[in-house]
Amino acid sequence: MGRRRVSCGHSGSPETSTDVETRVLVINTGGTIGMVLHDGVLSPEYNALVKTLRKLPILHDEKYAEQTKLYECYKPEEKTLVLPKSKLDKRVVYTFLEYSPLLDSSNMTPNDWTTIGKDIEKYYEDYDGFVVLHGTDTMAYTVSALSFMCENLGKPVIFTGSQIPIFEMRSDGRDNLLGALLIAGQFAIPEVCLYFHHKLYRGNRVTKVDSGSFKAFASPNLPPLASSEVDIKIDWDSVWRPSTTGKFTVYTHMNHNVGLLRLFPGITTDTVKVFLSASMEGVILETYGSGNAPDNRADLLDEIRKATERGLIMVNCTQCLRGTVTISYATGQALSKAGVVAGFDMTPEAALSKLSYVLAKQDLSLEEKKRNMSRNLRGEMVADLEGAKFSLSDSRFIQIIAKTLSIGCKEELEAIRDAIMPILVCAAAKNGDTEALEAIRNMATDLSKADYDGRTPLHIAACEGNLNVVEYLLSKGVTIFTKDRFGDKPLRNAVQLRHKDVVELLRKHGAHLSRAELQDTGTELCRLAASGDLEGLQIWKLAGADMAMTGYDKKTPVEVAKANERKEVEDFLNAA
Ligand code: ASN
Repeated sequence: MGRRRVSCGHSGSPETSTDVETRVLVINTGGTIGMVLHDGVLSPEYNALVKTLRKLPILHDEKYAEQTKLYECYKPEEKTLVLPKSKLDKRVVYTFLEYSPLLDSSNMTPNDWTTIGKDIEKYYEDYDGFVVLHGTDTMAYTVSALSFMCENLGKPVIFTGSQIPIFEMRSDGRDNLLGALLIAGQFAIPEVCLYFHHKLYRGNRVTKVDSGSFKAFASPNLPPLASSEVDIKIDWDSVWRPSTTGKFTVYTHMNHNVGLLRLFPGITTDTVKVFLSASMEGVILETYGSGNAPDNRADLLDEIRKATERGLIMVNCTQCLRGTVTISYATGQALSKAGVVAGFDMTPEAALSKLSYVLAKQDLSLEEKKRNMSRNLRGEMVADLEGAKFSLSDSRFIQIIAKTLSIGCKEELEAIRDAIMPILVCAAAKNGDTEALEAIRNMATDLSKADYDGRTPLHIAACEGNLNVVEYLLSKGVTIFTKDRFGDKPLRNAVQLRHKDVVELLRKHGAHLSRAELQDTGTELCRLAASGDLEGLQIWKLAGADMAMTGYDKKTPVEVAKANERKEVEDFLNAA
């Protein structure tokens, strides 16, 4: 997105603005942030939030909206607002999608997760990012579930809410909403996240830890992905990069026969037996310390063994807030011998929703499902078997530079790396040198890093038509939706420079042009049709353009081809 003609067609008029716009969809599901007091108790109220936000200058720039005729482009009923210009010179235009009824999150069920997922899927191509307003009580469950349900996610989905309604004098809601919007609209973080009290967390790592503090959430086993201080600082090295990419889809068939069983001293066999009933298909066993359960309770272990032999999947997660499940104690080994699989450092919320997701995958065998539970799918765990991450100071290249410049502290090393690497990575991408890219990746460098103009190695490879580099970068999970300073994504570059194979590959991996970009193509298609440029038309078709789109004079490309006697083009367009 970001291609709205901000003067709404009146080019050259004084209202024209050159600001780069990005678009965010805000899905309001309910929660305290939009609640109003009714008879002394808080409950959500439909439409109240947007009305209030319009009057808050930090969350809506009415002057800009009027000057650029925002309401003509986005009808009022669409509930569209615009933030003041950000420090990065961007305008985040955001549109509300409000659910009815709005819910206190304690009333939410997996069906509500599906509704959110389906809406993200429906509007995926229209927006640069998504913000989900949600009550804090069960937000950790929903955000975890969505992290698994969203397959091949390439854009930010950021959950937030508040502890005090946004309408009140002292509210954390305004800051939380603003931070979430700025991140969703400006940074291509391809993850389902949670933003709260100045921190951005990976969604499947959080848990609610405080009902009375603005710092309601913690991510005990993973530091925040970003923090909002004087500037918004993103820790790009921590951003999750999947090793596979494909078209974005939302998997909604969650298995509901799952549960959490918390061990406690003296738990009876009957309790365990009833819990592990025949209808149960998956259970997260919340154990002590590093994954321990009594190994002197044959009765208990027997019930567990019988259940796992029947095909019930049991996953071992610790009751501790921080730390991981290991097999260093005999008491932990007893569970693994009874068929319980290790959940390492997953939160119970992540483990439960992952189990629900994995169990629903019909095409996986029981063994594969178990293996998936102990495997890192979305950055939700650090599995024991994963190798230690290559440290920055291990890199000989950086060491030599550091030595030459006589520096040694971590921050300085990082600063050098961040200054040099984007240039090296882009040069390697230009030269088609995947070996160099692999070596650079081993220096703990994020291959999605952009140069001064916001151009990533994928932009460069797409421009150069270096198919093998594009393939390599996609296999390393680089983000395909980063926009450079001119608002262009790699797919648009590949279209402009006519690299058909690159366009095809990017499309296969889920890249798309925004609906606004595609709507603008009519005149270009007619121009290509008039000049008989078959290749140009074929590339636009591959990129997703509608071949029947009319030009500025309301003629279709096929009519133009006919009028210009371009028979080959006419045949192609008729068949398209
Ligand atoms: N009960 C509220 C909810 O979860 C709590 C909140 O949002 N702070 O919807």
